[in-house]
Amino acid sequence: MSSPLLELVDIPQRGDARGHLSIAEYGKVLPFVVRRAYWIHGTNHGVSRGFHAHRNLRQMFICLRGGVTLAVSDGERSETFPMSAFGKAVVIGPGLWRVMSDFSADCILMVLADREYDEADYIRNFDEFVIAKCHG
Ligand code: T46
Repeated sequence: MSSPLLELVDIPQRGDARGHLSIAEYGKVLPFVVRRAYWIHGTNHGVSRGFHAHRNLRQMFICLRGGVTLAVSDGERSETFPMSAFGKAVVIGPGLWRVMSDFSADCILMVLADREYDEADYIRNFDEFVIAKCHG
């Protein structure tokens, strides 16, 4: 069986009388050292984001509030995962076309990345993505 495109990860949570604390630690939950974090919020109704692939970047998606649907494709197979606050986190590697949609109005989606921002790492044209996949 082929390996899944989306790796689903449980984020351990500690709770006590004061409330909750969630932990993403390298080597236990995080499969890479974080070099950059960003978060997407205030997304307008009906908007979808993404529509690109990365050449090298690995990322972990953590939904901190609300919900959003993450869809990825390797050009042949596709997978979709509805994310919700404090549900499973998702790790994706390079070479996957990604689209985020169905953002709730209150959604805060945090993304942890293993590299600094580099526009040259993006493939923003779908035809170019398909050609890159064909040539390995
Ligand atoms: C991804 C999905 C999940 C920066 O200057 N630095 C950054 O670290 C990032 C992430 C973006 N930007 C700039 C580039 C654009 O001018 O912010 C603007 C919006 O970025 P973009 O249109 O790429 O946003 P999304 O939501 O389509 O994609 C983002 C990430 O860019 C991408 O790596 O995998 O979220």
